[in-house]
Amino acid sequence: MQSESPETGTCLSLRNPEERRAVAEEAVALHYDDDPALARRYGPAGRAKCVEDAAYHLAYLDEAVASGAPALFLAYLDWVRSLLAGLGVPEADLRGQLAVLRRLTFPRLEHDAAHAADAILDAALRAFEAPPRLPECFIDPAAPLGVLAERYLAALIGGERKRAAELVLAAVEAGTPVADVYLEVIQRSQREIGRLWQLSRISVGQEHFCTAASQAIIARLYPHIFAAERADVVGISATMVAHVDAVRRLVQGIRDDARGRAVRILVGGYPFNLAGSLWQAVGADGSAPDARAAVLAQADPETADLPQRQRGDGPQLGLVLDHQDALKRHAGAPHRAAPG
Ligand code: B12
Repeated sequence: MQSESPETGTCLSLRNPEERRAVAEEAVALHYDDDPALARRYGPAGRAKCVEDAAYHLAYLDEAVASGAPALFLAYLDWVRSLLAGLGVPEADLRGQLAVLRRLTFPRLEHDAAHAADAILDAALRAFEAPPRLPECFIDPAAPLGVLAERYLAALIGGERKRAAELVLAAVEAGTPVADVYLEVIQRSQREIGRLWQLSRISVGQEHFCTAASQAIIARLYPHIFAAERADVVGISATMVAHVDAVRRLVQGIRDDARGRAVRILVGGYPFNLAGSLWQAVGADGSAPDARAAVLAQADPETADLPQRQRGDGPQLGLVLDHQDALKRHAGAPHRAAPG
């Protein structure tokens, strides 16, 4: 049963983007009143970005509370600290904004959510005492296919799309398994591109160019990939914490459809690796630490290395949905106005 907030008599729901937005506006107004230097530092356009950021913090906070996984918010905090540092935003401003959000949300959320959110924000504010944890480089020339990954990434960042395609296609034609090229070269390069953007080392334009090139190159690998006619297993991958609720609704949508009832659903990707039991919270049948392990779990449930996760025993992994396209189409995932 939901209890009401003692102060207002009604409960704030962070699940609702409009309510998040209203709290974000209020938080920025309060923060600017407390510290008049903010208006001079950021100007009107900067103020609008502060509101967007605050709404974004609330979306991640909501997901961490709803999933009972504070790690989701604390990992986000590391990310947002490094991103804003690269953009020249003083850390004290982010810290101040989170403190105001804590002040505003605690009295208005339903009792359990209020305490959960407060504990998460308390841990977040204390985390500022240490530097943020930064992601390490995803490319290791000593790893299998590491040199190819290094060359592929250099070609993309240098704007040489044709060269990048040739490198990958030559490797596949020479017998390198597509799965290895996908995981060790393309996936790693995409993650490294994200890291370089996060640390302000490449521009949004470069990131978009590299991603479009990788998508086109993946499409050229399709003829090499076996396509199953019927799915016994649906694999759903999320790249961002803000997409976990979309995954939850997608799982529910599949379950609600008579054709989807017998299908086994595996979920994975970054948020599921941050919080080990999150797959249960979204109603899936299991999870795997990466795409290869998910396929192995289906092919050979006895030998697949899936510690602490449920092993699958269906015969065929049929479909993988990823990042924003499929999830957004299905469930309207949040989108931030600033490109990235
Ligand atoms: C390309 C990209 C985009 C593109 C997406 C295009 C598209 N068609 O999807 C665009 C430019 C639109 C975009 C937008 C944004 N992005 Co973006 N994006 C990326 C980037 C650089 C690469 C994504 C990718 O291709 N990864 C490669 C794939 C192969 O790997 P993967 O995503 O991990 O997915 C695989 C695994 O999850 C695997 N898998 C693992 N385990 C399991 C288990 C099972 C069972 C299964 C089935 C699969 C599976 O399956 C997947 C497929 O192989 C990432 C960086 C990164 N680390 O991924 C940032 C990244 C995800 N983006 C980020 C951000 C912030 C954004 C924006 C908010 C930016 C903004 N200000 O607008 C928006 C949000 C958009 C939205 N609607 O939500 C951040 C997220 C940070 C965070 N803390 O969550 C990242 C991490 C970049 C960074 N380092 O800062 N993005």
